Amino acid sequence: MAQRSISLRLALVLVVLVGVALPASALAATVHVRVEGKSMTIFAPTEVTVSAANAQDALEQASLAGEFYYHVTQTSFGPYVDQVGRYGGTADSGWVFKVDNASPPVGADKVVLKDGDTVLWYYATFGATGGPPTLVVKPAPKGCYVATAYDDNGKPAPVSGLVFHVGSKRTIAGNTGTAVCPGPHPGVLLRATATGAVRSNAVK
Ligand code: B12
Repeated sequence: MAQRSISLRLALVLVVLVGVALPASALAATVHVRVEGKSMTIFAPTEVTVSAANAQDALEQASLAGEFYYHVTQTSFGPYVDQVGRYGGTADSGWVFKVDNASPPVGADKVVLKDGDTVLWYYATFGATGGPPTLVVKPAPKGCYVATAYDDNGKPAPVSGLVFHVGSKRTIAGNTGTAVCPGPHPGVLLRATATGAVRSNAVK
């Protein structure tokens, strides 16, 4: 009888342990990640797919896949990413992140991801008007492309000096929201830059 009750207790402990261990992996979502540095892309211009539970984990998974350095420090607000790649922050600049083009108002470890989310980590300098807009390029019908700039709230923002780069040799001036049609460009990626904005993802 005593042996049976011990086995029962052991089984209960096992159930509890499995219950505690499961959620972390069960919560992981399939997301896209890109890391934009101060002057160049650090990881995945085309936004690779990783499995991550939250925005902090997305950076960890990207770092594992891309073998780049990053560092987290503990602050009064919680874990804070104070360096990615070569550079840390200054008084008015540092590492920030967006999920689906909007900047969450909490730490990266608190932002639970869902399948299909896009996580962007980027180096940003903040001024009187806030942080820089981030650019996104998407394919449009008939071999064309459209660029959109987003503010911290994930709303389309105006930018100046928008340029589409077709590979490293060809550029086309453009405007956000207006399609450009570069013609065939086999094997060459296209992306966009604009004055004071974070460079876009790259698309085929
Ligand atoms: C300056 C600042 C920044 C700068 C930091 C530059 C630097 N090198 O110091 C930059 C622009 C990089 C920044 C980034 C972010 N910030 Co900020 N930031 C501030 C601000 C205005 C002042 C912080 C400060 O100087 N404190 C004084 C020093 C003496 O204390 P400290 O504890 O040592 O300060 C450190 C932390 O504050 C840390 N830090 C800054 N922001 C954040 C955010 C989080 C979540 C964490 C954990 C730490 C952290 O950087 C400081 C230097 O090491 C506060 C608002 C405020 N009034 O506090 C917001 C504030 C702390 N930030 C906030 C947020 C949300 C972020 C981001 C998560 C935004 C994002 N979506 O990317 C990121 C952090 C991402 C990451 N890297 O992990 C929120 C935090 C809300 C919360 N309760 O979690 C605050 C309160 C602003 C707000 N009202 O929304 N931030």
